[in-house]
Amino acid sequence: MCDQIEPESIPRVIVSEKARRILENIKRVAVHSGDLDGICSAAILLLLSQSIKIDFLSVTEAKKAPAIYDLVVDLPKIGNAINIDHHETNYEYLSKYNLLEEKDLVDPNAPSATELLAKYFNLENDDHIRKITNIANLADLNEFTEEIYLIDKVIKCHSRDPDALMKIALAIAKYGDEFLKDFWLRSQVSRLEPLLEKCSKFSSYIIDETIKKRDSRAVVLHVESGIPRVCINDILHDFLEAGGQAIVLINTIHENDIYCPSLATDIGKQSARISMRVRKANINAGQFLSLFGGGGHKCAAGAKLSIEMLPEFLLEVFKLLSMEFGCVLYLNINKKILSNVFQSEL
Ligand SMILES: [Mn+2]
Repeated sequence: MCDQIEPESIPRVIVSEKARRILENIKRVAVHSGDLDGICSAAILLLLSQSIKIDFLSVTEAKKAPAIYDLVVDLPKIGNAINIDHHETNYEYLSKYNLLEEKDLVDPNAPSATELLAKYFNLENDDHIRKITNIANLADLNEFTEEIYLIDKVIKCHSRDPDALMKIALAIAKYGDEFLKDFWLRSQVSRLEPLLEKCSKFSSYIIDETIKKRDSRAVVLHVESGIPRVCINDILHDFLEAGGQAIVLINTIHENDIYCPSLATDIGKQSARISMRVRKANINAGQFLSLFGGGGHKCAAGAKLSIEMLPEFLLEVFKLLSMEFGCVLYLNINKKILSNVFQSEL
């Protein structure tokens, strides 16, 4: 179970009369489980009310969730809940089917859902709230500070563990951008540190094989095994930082994760998780992946695909990327390949 919340240990936030009236009708909330924007949204909700029940859901879970929520943040609308979100694909979907209501706040131009949540409850001028909003903005704009990088890793590691996510949200609620003052969070960071060193070696290998040796800026990467799940985002991020223009990662990892065991049962044997990142291109990642049941933003998007769809997905993704970038490389990664490359290094 999560730690008991001690009311005096959480900073007080002044809630306007209008916000209080809305809050009275909010008993149960769903927020995005996998990233800082969702967790920062949860932190603000903890500051607003101690009695709201918060569920952490992935996008896939949200799409199948029962209509039991009063408010849904950084996720697609569920049933008749108030929806606060900034995902372009969700906005387009809601507009297309006339599902956007007066009570919703869905703005694809907002840097984060946390910022929209703060606006919704008239908290924009609160200094403590502003610090929390800023964390979410930096994370969603991919402008990671060292601290944000570390807390993002702890979130990714525990994205299937609601008690841990609640601890992280509480640390942000309490300490704002000084969240590493939280003892538990710090202990998790030091536990993950040796793993993060490994992640950077994997990234370097991929960048060497594509950008450096073959001068290609677009890659489709299929990871089958051998890479800890927490490294996945680093690979995407590091590839673009090294001058890459587009990376599509197909994740069919099934093995247990020794560092982050709660992630082990993440995907079924019959599915592949797709992550796509593009930089300043005429490609809309969110729109492209929405053709495969996924979605997200222009530059960053995701989807969950059944294995049978993979051949067709590959045809479409190679067509899309090669029209924009010319040369597109395919790189397959598994345990065997990695052990040949790194020998005893890891
Ligand atoms: Mn977000």
